Amino acid sequence: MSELNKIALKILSNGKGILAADESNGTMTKRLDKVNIKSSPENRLLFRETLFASNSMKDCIGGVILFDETINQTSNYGKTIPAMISETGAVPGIKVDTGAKDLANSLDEKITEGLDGLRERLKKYYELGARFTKWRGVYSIGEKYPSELAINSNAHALARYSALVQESGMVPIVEPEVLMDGEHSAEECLIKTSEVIKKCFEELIIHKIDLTGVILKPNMILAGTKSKNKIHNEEVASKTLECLKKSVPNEVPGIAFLSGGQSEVEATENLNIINRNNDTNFIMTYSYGRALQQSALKFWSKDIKDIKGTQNIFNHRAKMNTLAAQGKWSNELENK
Ligand code: 5MM
Repeated sequence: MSELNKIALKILSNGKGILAADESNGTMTKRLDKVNIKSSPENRLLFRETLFASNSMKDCIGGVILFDETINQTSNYGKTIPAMISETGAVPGIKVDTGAKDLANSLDEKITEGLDGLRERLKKYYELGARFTKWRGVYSIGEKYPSELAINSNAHALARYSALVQESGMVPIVEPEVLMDGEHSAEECLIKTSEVIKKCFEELIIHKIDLTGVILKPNMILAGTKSKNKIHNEEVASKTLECLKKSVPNEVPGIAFLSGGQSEVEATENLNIINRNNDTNFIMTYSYGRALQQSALKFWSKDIKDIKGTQNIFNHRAKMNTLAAQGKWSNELENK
């Protein structure tokens, strides 16, 4: 077993999942504005460290993805943030892309940037305690989209990123997110997502990536938010499994889904059905941002001093998702 494979399994095994707390300051400001909290470095730290100090970290969370600001912060508990996370048994991770920019010659689409100087930045993050990383490519579905240009260029960037990350002794999360926005059907989502993921692995293989030391972070297969033909949870699970079975090489140890705008319970329920029907070798778990944090953030914003209350809400979500990652979640447990 390679060192990278060991890290990946430590993050994903036993129903554990990933807390995606890597909102850039722009995104975090939008989230905080919505609940009328000032987006200052202190407040961003306060909310995040409240989650990192929760009881569920030990049993449910295998890894936390951080943003550059957070990995450099010292918590009010007196420890650096990576040290605080490591003490719970979870692995600290870091988002290393620098964001999605307009793609030249297809300006309605995006290319994720961040390769310049990446080797040097990775060295610094490793020293700070990170052992895995994240890079997100983002694709929209439209009549002509995602274009071949967007699919190929993002796959190429994800592969170059992965090579540098593995060289520095860390596990890359490869996140090609096909967005839910739009009128497209679930069938279109299945076709496009499969195409995108297949191309990513073609490039990873060209770039000699050790696939046993990679975590894939894909979207589930859903109809677009504006589609009139929504599909049932069972079909979300079967289509998602169909997509992954035909697009992901067997050597990959695990898949950690993004929630992508699904409600908290929807994201949990879909993950649960996927795991009940999981006939693959892949571990299937969660790497949720909004679907782990939304209710906790809402509660916290009403009284930022109510640490216990906020943690109770986060603990419940983390527990529900860890049950779902083992196919053991139920509505009854959800509402207990
Ligand atoms: C946590 O949110 C991340 C957003 O990053 P930016 O601020 O750079 O846009 C995002 O990449 C996230 O990790 C994934 O999309 C998963 O989050 P959701 O909310 O979709 O589960």
